[in-house]
Amino acid sequence: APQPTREDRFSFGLWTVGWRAADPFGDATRPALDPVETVHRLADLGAWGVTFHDDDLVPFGADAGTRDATVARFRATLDETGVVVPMATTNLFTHPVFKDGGFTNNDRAIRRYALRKVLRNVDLAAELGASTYVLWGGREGSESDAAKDVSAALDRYREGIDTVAAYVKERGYGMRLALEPKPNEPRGDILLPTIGHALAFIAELEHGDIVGVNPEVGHEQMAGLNFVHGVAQALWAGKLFHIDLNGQKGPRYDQDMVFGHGDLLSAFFLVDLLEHGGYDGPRHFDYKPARTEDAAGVWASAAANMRTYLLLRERAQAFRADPRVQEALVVSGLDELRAPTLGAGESLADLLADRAAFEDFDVEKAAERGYGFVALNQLAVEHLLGAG
Ligand code: 3MF
Ligand code: MG
Ligand code: MG
Ligand code: MG
Repeated sequence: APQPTREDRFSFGLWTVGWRAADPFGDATRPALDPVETVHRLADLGAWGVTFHDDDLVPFGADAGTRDATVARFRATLDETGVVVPMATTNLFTHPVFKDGGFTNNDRAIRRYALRKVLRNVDLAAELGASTYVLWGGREGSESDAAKDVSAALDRYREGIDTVAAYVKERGYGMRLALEPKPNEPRGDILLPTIGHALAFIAELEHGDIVGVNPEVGHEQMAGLNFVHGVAQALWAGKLFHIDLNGQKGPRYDQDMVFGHGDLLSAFFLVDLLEHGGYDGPRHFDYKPARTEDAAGVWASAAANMRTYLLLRERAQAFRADPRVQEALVVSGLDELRAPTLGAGESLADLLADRAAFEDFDVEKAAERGYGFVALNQLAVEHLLGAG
């Protein structure tokens, strides 16, 4: 079985393996993890990177001395293990002050506080070498439509993101921002609910050149959407800056299961897309070890994410290399779709004058075509099952 290596660029959030498993109905089932231990364990498992919210590393409200000492100890562990920090982010959702959001809170003073909290951690992220800064607006939203002027909130959201982006440019950090869409939970409805909403929002920014997306498998699936299609569109737009891999069983509460433990066939096509579609960023896992797991189960579940990814990568490679698949792709017209619909140098007038395209086109004959998509999909299923 494949073993993860640094070259695979697997990364984990401190909050993932460190989740103490408190849920709305039950207490925590596991003790807190020391970030230093987490980095050692992840390094031993073959992970390449670790990511964090400001408050995952330095507890909210810690004094300056504690903050400096905590960061120094963490940095020493990174140096010792060779684990890198590819991404960092801000917690604008746990403290009660953020109950109506950060950048889009109706309270202006809280919006200013949220901005300062982000900028402070952007400095730390730059210091630790992060190239991506993720912004998940978990509390940017509402439970009722009376509570939020969405248009004004989007103005404030744009102002907030543009301010962070301008700061990054001014300081010369060379960092890019990645917005993480999610439809709901913890808010009843969250602003920028899907990849598509986020891409449309980015187009309205002043500093949109350094802003992209960090889509999460489970978030799009909670909205009933096809994650592979969403990621493909983000790639097409040149905006897939980062990704959160995990598992989810359709539209229900946010499950954050191990990658592949939700929709496995979708996970197969996702890995195929990431490996062959031009994405070269981190393979970041944003999952939660199930509440039932003890310490051993936590590390086994972390390893499972990477193992599943590598197994799917092997299967996707075998699928692409199979001559039967290559033949099926041609039958299905996948190569034909890559050809422009208008010919090279063909003008609109040429198209309008082309009788073969319309007046003489045999619609009934063309409608007879079978596409062989089921056979092609079955080949994918068989490779996924190891029967290729
Ligand atoms: C919530 C999430 C978040 C984000 C994180 C990174 C707590 O569903 O996915 O994890 O990924 O805030 O920005
Ligand atoms: Mg999530
Ligand atoms: Mg999730
Ligand atoms: Mg996430």
